[in-house]
Amino acid sequence: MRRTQEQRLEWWPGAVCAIVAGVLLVSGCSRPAGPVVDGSRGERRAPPADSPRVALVMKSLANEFFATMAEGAKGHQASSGDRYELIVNGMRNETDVSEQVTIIEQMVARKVAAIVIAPADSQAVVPALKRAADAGVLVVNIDNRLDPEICKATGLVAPFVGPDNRAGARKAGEAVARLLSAGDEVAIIEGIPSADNARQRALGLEDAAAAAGLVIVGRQSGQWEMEKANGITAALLSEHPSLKAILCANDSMALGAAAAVAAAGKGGKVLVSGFDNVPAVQPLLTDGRIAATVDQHGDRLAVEGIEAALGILAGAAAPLDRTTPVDLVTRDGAVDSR
Ligand code: ALL
Repeated sequence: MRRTQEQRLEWWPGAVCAIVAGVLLVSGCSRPAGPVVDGSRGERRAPPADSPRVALVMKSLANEFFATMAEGAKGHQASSGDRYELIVNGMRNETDVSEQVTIIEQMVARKVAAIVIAPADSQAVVPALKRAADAGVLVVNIDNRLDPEICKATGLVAPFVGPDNRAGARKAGEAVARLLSAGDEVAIIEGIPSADNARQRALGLEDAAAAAGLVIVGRQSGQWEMEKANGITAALLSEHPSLKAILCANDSMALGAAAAVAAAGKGGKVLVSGFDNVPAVQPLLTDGRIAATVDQHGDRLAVEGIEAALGILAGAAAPLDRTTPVDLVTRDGAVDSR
């Protein structure tokens, strides 16, 4: 059994696949011959032979952001009648790029018409995606932009549907800065540096700090992960006793940072911000343990990518890159959107 988490919105008697963390682990299941049921709604129907297969390829399903994205895609497919067949894939952790490459290869082998991908790494997956494109698979890039130079060099053409990460992170940084004073010390916990959105968010946080005259005294990668950010924050708090805020590039890391702040007895004295607006941060936003986050609407992001793919498959001209919304969320609710 391969180590790939995948949910396929099909079910047939006698071919039961195990449920893992709310998703089905069904690697190796082949296309059913009999009647199928939409797993999310329970409506029985047979798929038309010509409905295209679309593979959503995400990153870590341990991250609620991607669980939300998967739900959005499932809901869209369920309400789209027989327009397309959906295969949802995710990884086990944030850093195993080779697992995402394996998923891409599996999807090509299963003859999907399109791959809608949130790349774990902006460079490393490009060759696998080019091989997919060469095999006739349409590639649509969502969430984290593929490196344009490497795409150009390899000849991969993939429209990007996703947010302006720099602008989004700047909003969170500015919300924190409004609660601080010029000269205050802050630190940045970044995502995986080989991901374009990690780099863009770090730039956005720096923009906000510079504009408010905040002093960045620490900057490290938490690899998008809660535990790493927790350890980094604990060390930062002891190295920099006057630290006033930890600006994180996603909510997983903000949750880890907030826990470290509380453990150090600095709740209320050191502010924390994140990015994603996942369900787990809601109570922390309410009680102030997290001062701000950014909603990039993961559920809609997947749907926009799938719609772009379906449009191209139906013969529409390849759409241009499309920027999706990012909304600031604070204790007082969304205070800035576009
Ligand atoms: C990014 C997303 C999220 C997420 C991160 C972790 O691509 O945009 O903010 O938390 O992946 O993999």
